[in-house]
Amino acid sequence: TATPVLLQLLPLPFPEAQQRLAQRFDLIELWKEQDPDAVIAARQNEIVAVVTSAMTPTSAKLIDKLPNLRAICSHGVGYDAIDVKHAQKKGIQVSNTPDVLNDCVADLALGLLLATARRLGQAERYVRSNLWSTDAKFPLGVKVSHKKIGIVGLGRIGMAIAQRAKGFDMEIRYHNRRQRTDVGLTYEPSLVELAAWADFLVIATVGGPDTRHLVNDDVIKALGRDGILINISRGTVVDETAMVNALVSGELGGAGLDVYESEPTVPDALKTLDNVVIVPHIASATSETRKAMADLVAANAEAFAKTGNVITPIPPL
Ligand code: 8YV
Repeated sequence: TATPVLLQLLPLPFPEAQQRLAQRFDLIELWKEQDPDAVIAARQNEIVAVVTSAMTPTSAKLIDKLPNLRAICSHGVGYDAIDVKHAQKKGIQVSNTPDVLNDCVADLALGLLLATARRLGQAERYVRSNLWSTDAKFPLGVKVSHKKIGIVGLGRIGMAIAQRAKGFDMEIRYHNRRQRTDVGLTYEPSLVELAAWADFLVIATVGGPDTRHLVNDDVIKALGRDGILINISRGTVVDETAMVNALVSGELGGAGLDVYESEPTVPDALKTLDNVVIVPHIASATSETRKAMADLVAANAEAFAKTGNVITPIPPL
């Protein structure tokens, strides 16, 4: 039988994983093409699979150009950049890379919390600019252990964050679309109430239209001048303008951010505030985790080629 044709929108970040794709598929490596649209048009009927990523727009428009597309394999756990509903309506399987990144994303959430509460970014700048030997005093931070943490979105990553928070003897409550019956954690049906209760609010929801600006001005004000907001989810979940205004005015105590509404653009105000820690969407960016993610993309594509089914399909939306 003919070698199946796979349209690859971006390279997998590890040569071994990329090699696995090349062994199984006739690859169209789109980033190498001078005229990507022409290449897709010329081979549109041959393409049965696409490799994409959590941050690579994969629209209904592209999906509809490929009449024989049967599987989309994405690098990353978030799928808000992929029109999954449209694909699933057409019987196209969409796989992501869940679980293999839970630890690193949860680790970064706690890392951002510690860095923001204890002003680690500001401390670095203070020492590097030789202020320590001057009269400029370094300000006090806030304690993290034994504090109250609200987790917004208690999925697999949210649970990993809760596990870490227990290690810091924190009081934990969560807000979800629905209360979970399989966890012994306190559910707060109101996000504003959760924010009012919490010292720290950690966003771990999915991205996309259903959660856009879920953390709005009311939630931000409820978290308040002593509160710290951590976002390792998607920038769209937070009303970024409201957050920046509250940080500047002091109505929000601090923020530790890995994601932003219009990446890689970051509001300039965030770059000058000392009560903010900002990093460039690196929550899963460790060599171990990115290798595991790349391998899982390759495994999904291989399984599809062999059996017709991916391994980690996104459940029907
Ligand atoms: C990266 C992520 O953006 O998994 C996700 O949803 O946002 C991150 O892991 C992803 O790895 C992009 O390839």
